[in-house]
Amino acid sequence: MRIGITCYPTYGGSGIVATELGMELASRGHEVHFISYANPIRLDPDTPGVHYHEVEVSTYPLFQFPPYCLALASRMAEVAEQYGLDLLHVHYAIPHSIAAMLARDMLAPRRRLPFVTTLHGTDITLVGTDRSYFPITKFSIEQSDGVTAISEYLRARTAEVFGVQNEIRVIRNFVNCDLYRPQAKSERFWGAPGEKILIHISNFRPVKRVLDCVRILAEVRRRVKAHLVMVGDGPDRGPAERLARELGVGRHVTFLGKQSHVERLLPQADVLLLPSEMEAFGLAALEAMACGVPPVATRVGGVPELVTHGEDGFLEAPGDIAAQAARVVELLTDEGLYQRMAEAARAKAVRQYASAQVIPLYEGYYREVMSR
Ligand code: GMT
Repeated sequence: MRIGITCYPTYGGSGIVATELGMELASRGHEVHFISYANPIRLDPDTPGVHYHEVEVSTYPLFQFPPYCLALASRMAEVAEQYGLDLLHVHYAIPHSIAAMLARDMLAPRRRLPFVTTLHGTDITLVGTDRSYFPITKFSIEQSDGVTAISEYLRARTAEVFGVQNEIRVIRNFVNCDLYRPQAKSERFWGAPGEKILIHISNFRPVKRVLDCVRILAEVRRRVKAHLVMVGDGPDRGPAERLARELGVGRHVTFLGKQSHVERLLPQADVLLLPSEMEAFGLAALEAMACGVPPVATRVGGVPELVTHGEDGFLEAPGDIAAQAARVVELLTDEGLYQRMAEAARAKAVRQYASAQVIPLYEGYYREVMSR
């Protein structure tokens, strides 16, 4: 198949899933065309079978807000025609879905170009429900030739909030278990020798509650020598750095900023912290599990579909620092429990979430949509 993929190229779960999907599809013999305003962060442009088409957004003094959606739609139609695309697959509804709809309608007199929209989370739970975007998000879902959601939670939430009638297929996120795998914890660059490593990966937006990671570390350190590694960047990085100093744990926290090879960092950690207020799926938890690193996460959104409390990780209420810290301490002080959970986490990732299981679901869904 010849597939066009559009996503946000920046550091964020939906862009990462879209990029990994494109690379997996290419490795299975499909021709993949990324259409976005920048090269997606984890995309290796040299990957055979993968092409990248930049969307140029011209500015003009009249435009206070350059119309990216229109430039994207034009580029999608152009690429689809030039390379004979069979389908567009857009990740994150706003504004990608509307751009795909315009491209489809522009080409309709000459060729068929169905599009699939994958819903990822904040496009529904935060941005999509904002009054300015609600009607257009609902319309874009209804107009899509196929819609997928990355968890059952997100499917149900979308149906409930938008009242849409079209089927939403649940295709869960996946991880490359050959790349993300347990490794000897020998290359630790952080903390003092013998200290346990907690890791957090996100875009540091308020929904992630990154300050809780610092509070959890401070609490854990009363019982266990531990160091926190913070991966990513965003609005709450500065406040988190300040809080670490205020709580007297400044030198026990390392802020690494944005990293494109988290598969090299994760296996060196002991526990992943995911204290989010909301998470439609929790990709960072899956990536950690594949590396045999148990997550201590919050019982929100789609996370309980991924993490089984007490088996392959722990789930506590968002904001409950004492409970989350106690779970971390439990894991770090009970070697038997740790080994069981680490193995169960890896086994679940391989059994249910490996690329080999999930990519064929997308391929099957594309064929279904194309044959309608
Ligand atoms: O988490 C974010 O803020 C980024 C956001 C995105 O769309 O880029 O992530 C969402 O999609 C990820 C990949 O499917 C999911 O793993 C995240 O749970 C989801 N984030 C939220 O629901 C807050």
